[in-house]
Amino acid sequence: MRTDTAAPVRLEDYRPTDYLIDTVSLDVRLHPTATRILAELAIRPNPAGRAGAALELDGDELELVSVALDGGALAPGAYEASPSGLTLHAPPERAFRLSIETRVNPTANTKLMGLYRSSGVYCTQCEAEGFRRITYFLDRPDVMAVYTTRIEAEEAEAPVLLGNGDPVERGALPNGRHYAVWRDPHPKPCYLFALVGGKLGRVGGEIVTRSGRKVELGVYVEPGKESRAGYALDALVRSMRWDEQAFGCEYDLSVFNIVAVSDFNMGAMENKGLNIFNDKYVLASPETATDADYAAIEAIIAHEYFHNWTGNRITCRDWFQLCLKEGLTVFRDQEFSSDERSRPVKRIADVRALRAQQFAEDSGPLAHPVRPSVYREINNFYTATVYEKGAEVIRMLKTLIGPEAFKAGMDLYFHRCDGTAATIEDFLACFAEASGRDLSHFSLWYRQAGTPSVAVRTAYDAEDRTLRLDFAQSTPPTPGQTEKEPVVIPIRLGLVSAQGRGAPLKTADGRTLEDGLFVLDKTADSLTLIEVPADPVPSLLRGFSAPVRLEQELGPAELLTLFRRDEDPFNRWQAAQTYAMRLMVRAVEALRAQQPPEFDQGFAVALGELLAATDDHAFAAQVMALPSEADVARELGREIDPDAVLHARKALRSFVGQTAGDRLAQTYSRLETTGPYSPDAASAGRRSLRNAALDLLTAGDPGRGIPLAQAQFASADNMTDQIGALAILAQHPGPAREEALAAFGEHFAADPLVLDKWFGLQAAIPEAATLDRVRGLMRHPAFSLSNPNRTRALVGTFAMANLSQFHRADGAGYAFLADMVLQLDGSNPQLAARLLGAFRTWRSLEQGRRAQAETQLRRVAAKEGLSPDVSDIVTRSLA
Ligand code: 0A1
Ligand code: ZN
Repeated sequence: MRTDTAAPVRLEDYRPTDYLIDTVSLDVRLHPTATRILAELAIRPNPAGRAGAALELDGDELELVSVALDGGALAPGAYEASPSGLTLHAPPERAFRLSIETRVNPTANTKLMGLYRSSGVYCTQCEAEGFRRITYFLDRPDVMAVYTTRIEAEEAEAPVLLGNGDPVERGALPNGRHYAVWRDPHPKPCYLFALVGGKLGRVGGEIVTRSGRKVELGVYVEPGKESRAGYALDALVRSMRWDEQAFGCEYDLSVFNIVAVSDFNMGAMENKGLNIFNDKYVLASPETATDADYAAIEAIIAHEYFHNWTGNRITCRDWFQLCLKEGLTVFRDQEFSSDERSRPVKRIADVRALRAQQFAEDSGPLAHPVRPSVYREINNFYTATVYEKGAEVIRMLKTLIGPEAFKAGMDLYFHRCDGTAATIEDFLACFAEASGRDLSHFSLWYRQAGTPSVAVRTAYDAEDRTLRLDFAQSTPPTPGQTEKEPVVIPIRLGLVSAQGRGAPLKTADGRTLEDGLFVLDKTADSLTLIEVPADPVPSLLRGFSAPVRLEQELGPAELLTLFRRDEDPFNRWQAAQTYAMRLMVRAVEALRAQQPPEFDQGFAVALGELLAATDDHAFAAQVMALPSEADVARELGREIDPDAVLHARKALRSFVGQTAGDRLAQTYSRLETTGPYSPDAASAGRRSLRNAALDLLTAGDPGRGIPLAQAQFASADNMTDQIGALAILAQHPGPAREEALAAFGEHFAADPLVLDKWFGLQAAIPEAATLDRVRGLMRHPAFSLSNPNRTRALVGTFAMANLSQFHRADGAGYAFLADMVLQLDGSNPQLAARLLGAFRTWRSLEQGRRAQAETQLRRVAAKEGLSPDVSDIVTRSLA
């Protein structure tokens, strides 16, 4: 196997830089193919570094035009320059000024890192290591400087010129050129640098912060799309208010700008005062965006804004500390969305996503700790583990020390670490101090990979009226970590009786369990509760109080008791999911033994009851959404046959749809809405339940559901209902589907973000013809592999969200993805590496597919000149 994998970077090798850069002054002359960057760096020896060391600046595909020291030319032998670095062999042992001129080609920059053009708009992406593609620099987050940026461009080409910080000056120049100067007074690492130049429309607003600072807000979008930017602006205002109230964080510049671009590798980027967004997470109108899109926009606008304190004011010492800003900021945006919408429903949605992404990652070859200790390519560590599990760790911390101590710890962190590049140790020290607790054991969550399992046995003694709960935890081995230690697991619990009253939780030593919290921090431990009335069902891990797998033996009657009566909405939902999962797992076993699957009525009847009784529509919709095929596959864990999983799930959905058909139909007609569309949570919940009801109804009786879906598709006045109907039609082969797909494709031919939904729906069809359909759609005029959103919608959905077709038994799905990865690797390695992640579960498949997957992984690995991104993923996947 051939790899070009870079040498690993290790946390234990961290040492401070030998030089510091205090100020950066940039003069950027924008040009489509030859942009010139003049950088003036004020550099001095770092007292914490090695005296007299060479100065080694990072570069990546750079062309050096000139370099000068304190205004004077450098002797040829005094430095060495290449596209990937600039070294001064013996820089002065005092402060000095280094002037560097580089030239870059933004149009040819298909990696979308550094300075590039997206639909003619100049923009930048510097996290993690993109600044070195603009100028030579100490490109690491612990080098913090004050930046002044002058941007110059042809006015007709780029009338809007934006930079970090506050605007200082702007003016016209001869020959139709103009310039703008921006200054950011807050020292920052270079990954937060940004500039934008182009023709852009703007919607603006203003906010006065709680200390009276006036802030001008701008959302910049493609001209003509201004009417779709209002919701993003509204979400920004709400985020700014919320951060003041919930975390005491106030904005610190006079301007806050957001720019939407159509070519972006990730969701968005928190550049200081100038967030740059994937336009998918800015643009929304009722006719083009779904309720889920609105919710995602709100969450990501908030996330990037919240980074201003958790990420920007306090940044990371090194990239191993990525979760310091990401886990914490995800936690903050989740709290925001919970406050703005329904907390239980948000929790359910987050846990669904955590299990789908992070649990999957944790159980395969790409598993790594929340804070990794080694990496070869940092771009590959923007993962569900760092982000979502990172947020879970913060949530557990809050659960363990309580909300008051948590608040005190956050306040201390903001106060003590402001303006620094910090570590997880710095962060935890604030909470240890604020709570008076020793958090050293807890900190294992940051170092140990893998999803712990908690097995529970319960024994009720009717005579003594005691309930004994025996807990045991274990974590399976992960790459590089074979031995695991027990972690600190906060288990929130309660008891539910068939009558529904929650019993008090008294322990054998006479205490009452505070907040129903039991902390499991050993391999095994037990808890005895006294004065327990007969027949309790333990409701464990309420609110999903820890990111673990719970193994609790509950029978169908007990699950239904929890589903009907638990006061904890998360566990009500969980009980239904567990029940459905069990039915599907049994159905898979039956199918693999050539038997027809059989289901009992109890589950479907209980769902019907919920439909009749509930007024929490969003919650009920979450219940109706049965575990996905991928969920079932994960539950099975090994020797997975995706076709059996598909058919088992279909069979259960059809059974439920038939059994609860009348209830579903009633729900569907009862929830019909009138009046104009509003994206608020209550209205969205209503739509989600109505669509979920139609989906199950159609699964049970297509003859009844399809005409309803067709009618809804034709008459919908909003994208949620239109795409909801189309998604249902897409699951049922026949002319109704093809007609609706054709109509949709035609109607939105000029709207690529909407077409992405259409690409995605078709890529997710669980039929053998889908691979050919996907290949055909790649020739659609709106499709382009150079646009990450298009590629993710079509190729990404096929690989990540179509279990049975990506994992086709003949291996054609794998071969297709390998082709795509190899093709993309030359232009956009980050995107290629992400797609390749679809193979992460390959070892858990039945052996025929496993062999096919391995063949394709080896084919990728054998390719000459792979990028470090793809090389790293393929190497780890095969290890
Ligand atoms: N810090 C961003 C995520 C991000 C990371 C890397 C990027 O490079 C392509 C872009 C964005 C966030 O957490 O939102
Ligand atoms: Zn982030």
